[in-house]
Amino acid sequence: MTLEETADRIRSMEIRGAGRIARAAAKALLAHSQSGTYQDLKSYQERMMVASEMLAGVRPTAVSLPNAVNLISKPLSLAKTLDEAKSGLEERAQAFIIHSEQAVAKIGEIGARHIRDGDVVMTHCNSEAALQCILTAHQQGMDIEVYATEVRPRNQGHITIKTLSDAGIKTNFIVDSAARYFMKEVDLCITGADAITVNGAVINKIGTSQIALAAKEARVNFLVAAETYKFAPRTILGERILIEERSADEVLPDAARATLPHVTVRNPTFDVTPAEYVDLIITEHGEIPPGMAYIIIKEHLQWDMDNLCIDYP
Ligand code: RUB
Repeated sequence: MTLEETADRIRSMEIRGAGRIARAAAKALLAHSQSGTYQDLKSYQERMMVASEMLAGVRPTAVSLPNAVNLISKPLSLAKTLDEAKSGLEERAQAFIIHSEQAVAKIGEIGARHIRDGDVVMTHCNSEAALQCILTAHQQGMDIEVYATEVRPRNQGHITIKTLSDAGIKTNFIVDSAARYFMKEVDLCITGADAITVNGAVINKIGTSQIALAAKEARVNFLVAAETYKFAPRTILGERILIEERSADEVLPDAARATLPHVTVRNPTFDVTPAEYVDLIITEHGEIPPGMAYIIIKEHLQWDMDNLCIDYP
């Protein structure tokens, strides 16, 4: 798959979910690097810089995407020779892909420790990190029941219930607006994240904050499963996470809108759940209260203040 094809598939949401987007970008950069012929360091740097910048901006909210791209493309600015830059970038791309897959598995193990036999768990959207916690607990023999939301307008809930059903997990499929209605039957909520700010706010699929609010009201724990590369380093500088607003047609077809001249459809894709609604964030390095997000950015992402990018230890 070419770089442009990957970008198109991310844009059209054929590839979606913050972790999968980041891995797809890593694979695209690796293939792009391997597919070219280069005269010198400069020509390699230029080609890969254009590719990195293009990929990093394809979807604006999932910080996993620029984090992955920055991490992988770091040798472009540091290397002294073409070989150093090319091998450095390709090694980093491969390392990121492996790290990402291992991180999801590790989060599953850690998250499963927070699920008890007989628990009823609510999840929202389709997060491989959140689902991994539920699947791991189920594989460990726990009897779990899930409430999974529909996730209008793109129906990611359909992917979630397929995964849960295939695993043999008893699942209730509910419309998004029924989350509070059913919260009294729920023991634990687990969602994923597209971005986590330095103050522990979680940006995830639209509707997540309503579920967190209902969970708090019902005194149900609200957990977020997120790899360290979902934490947003630049929020240290006060930078805000841009919330993607997608096409109106996803919510109301063009033909219907044409008959409603006074109606404007708003379609934000994500929302912000403040840290005080989040009990715990499960990362591949362990679980942290949201107030410790800074530690993840500083220690595990090794955020480099000068270069405004991240690096792994
Ligand atoms: C996906 C979404 C997911 C996070 C985390 O939104 O909000 O909860 O990306 O997913 P979209 P994961 O479908 O619009 O990309 O844990 O798989 O990274």
